[in-house]
Amino acid sequence: MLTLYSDDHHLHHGRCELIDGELKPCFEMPSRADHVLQRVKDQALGEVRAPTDFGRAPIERIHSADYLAFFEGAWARWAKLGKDGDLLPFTWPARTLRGVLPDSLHGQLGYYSFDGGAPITAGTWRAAYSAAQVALSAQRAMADGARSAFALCRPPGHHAASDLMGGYCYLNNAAIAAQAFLDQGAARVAILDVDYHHGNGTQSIFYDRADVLFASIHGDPRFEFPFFLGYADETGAGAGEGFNLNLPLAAGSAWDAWGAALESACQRIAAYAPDALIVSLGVDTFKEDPISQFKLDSPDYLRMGERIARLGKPTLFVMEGGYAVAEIGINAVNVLEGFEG
Ligand code: SP5
Ligand code: ZN
Repeated sequence: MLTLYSDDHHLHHGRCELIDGELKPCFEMPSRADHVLQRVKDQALGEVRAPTDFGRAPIERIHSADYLAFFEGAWARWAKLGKDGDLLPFTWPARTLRGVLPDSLHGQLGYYSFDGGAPITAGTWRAAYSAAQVALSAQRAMADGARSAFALCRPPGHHAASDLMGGYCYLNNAAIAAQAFLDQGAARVAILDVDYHHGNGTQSIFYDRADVLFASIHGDPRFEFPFFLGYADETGAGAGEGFNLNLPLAAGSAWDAWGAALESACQRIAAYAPDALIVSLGVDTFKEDPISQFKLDSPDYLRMGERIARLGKPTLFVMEGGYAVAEIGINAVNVLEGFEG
């Protein structure tokens, strides 16, 4: 399988996040992608290729122009104020407040984010832009005939909505690739999100559309981040009614429950008959993941890949979460090896 990868992800290295009442080093760190790349090479998965730059237009198909302008320019505004620490939001337009766009940098940061988990550093825009190009380049390789491809994106993307960052995500790499398939002639694209966390950004982007089916298996938002989306009764709206499938699972879920949910998701995807499948590939479902509560073991990821392969669709894997850094490469590449059979 072809892997797309850019070293630019090293330009994004947030300092800390608030977790369990403490400021801890960011779990979403550069060594994550380094370990996955190393495993791709160790297992001789196939060619590793640098991305082509397709510019901003395909990103603007998903993200609003004002959000992109804010994100690209935020660090320079921060630096101009004489600051060099991570730029992090601390006030959001929650209930009883107004969704106005203030003038101040921090006011705007709150407007364009939904949590404090997406620090902007000097290199964050460049890293996220390159990750989007990695996804677009993998999509292009498939448009050119590849049956599958692996977009080794970092930072991840599935929590990012049209004009919101959060949950370690800035640009929604999977959504950008899905829209590229559609813009090049696909009639229907399915996104299967196997990250431990609900892909609230991806769901929101396609919620009222029938040309993208979103199916997600994740920790039940009643107990898990992102808490405010990802419930089973969210089935789509308007023309998109019936094209959103959430399969929330209890804390402690292992392969028996997870594999059964995957079977349901795959049956829905097969019935949808998509022209292409995108897998939002998070491996934070692993039993040793430091911030998650599922119990998948490394061999389970082989089975995951095998079941996805049985759909028989052109399949683009897009890297999302996974924070057990020592095992992230084994688990992510196991999915790809299971897929290849
Ligand atoms: C892409 C992705 O996987 N983003 C995940 C963002 C999760 N941020 C919130 C983490 C909260 C973890 N709380 C569990 C405490 C463990 N002791
Ligand atoms: Zn996750």
